Amino acid sequence: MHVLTFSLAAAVFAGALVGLAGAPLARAQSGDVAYHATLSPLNASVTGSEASGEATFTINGDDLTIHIEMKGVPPDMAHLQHFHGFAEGDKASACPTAADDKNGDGIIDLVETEPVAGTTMVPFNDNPLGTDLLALDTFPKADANGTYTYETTVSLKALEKAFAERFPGQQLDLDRRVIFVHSIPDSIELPSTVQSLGDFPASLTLPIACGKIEAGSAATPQATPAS
Ligand SMILES: [Cu+2]
Repeated sequence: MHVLTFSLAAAVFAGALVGLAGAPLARAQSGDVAYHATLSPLNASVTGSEASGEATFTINGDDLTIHIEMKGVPPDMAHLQHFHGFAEGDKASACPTAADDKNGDGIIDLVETEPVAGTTMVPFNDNPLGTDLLALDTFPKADANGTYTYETTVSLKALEKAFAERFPGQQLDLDRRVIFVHSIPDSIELPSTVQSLGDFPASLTLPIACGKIEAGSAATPQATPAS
């Protein structure tokens, strides 16, 4: 909870600065929220609920703290979550839309996300430096209300090193990546048209939320309360 308290305080502080100065912070300083993403639902017709949430990336020296809060996800189960991006070139990823449902089955599956979002890159699980991209038991588990909070802190240098080894010529470049949250109960029947990775079940990899990572902290509310 210590880190959470700190990052919340940093966000409030950054928000206060923006409010006072009337201008965005020129440059991320130590402890600021360096990047954020707002996650919106995907495939809600399958899950029956709208998965949404917020992610923040806070940098404090060499510490990168990743904080993700989700609601409306299938309850009582773990959820894969990663950032995805293009392993070659400098193309920016985007979250898929209905137009990316190329086979027209009404479901945007993982394979259909690849042309717009790229490939699975870094897991937000108990070891973001590792290569366990699909080991569900290493990922956060939603409670009975379909909510979860994930937070971990890694060495930014170590993450950059691990990333460069797996994606030669690429840098983290978080602001051209997207975050996906995946996984639905295997009790939900999916049409056979829904594709997955290799032999992994489509229920495991089905995207349920996506958010584009953007530089800076989340937008602070513009409206002032009515007096
Ligand atoms: Cu993913």
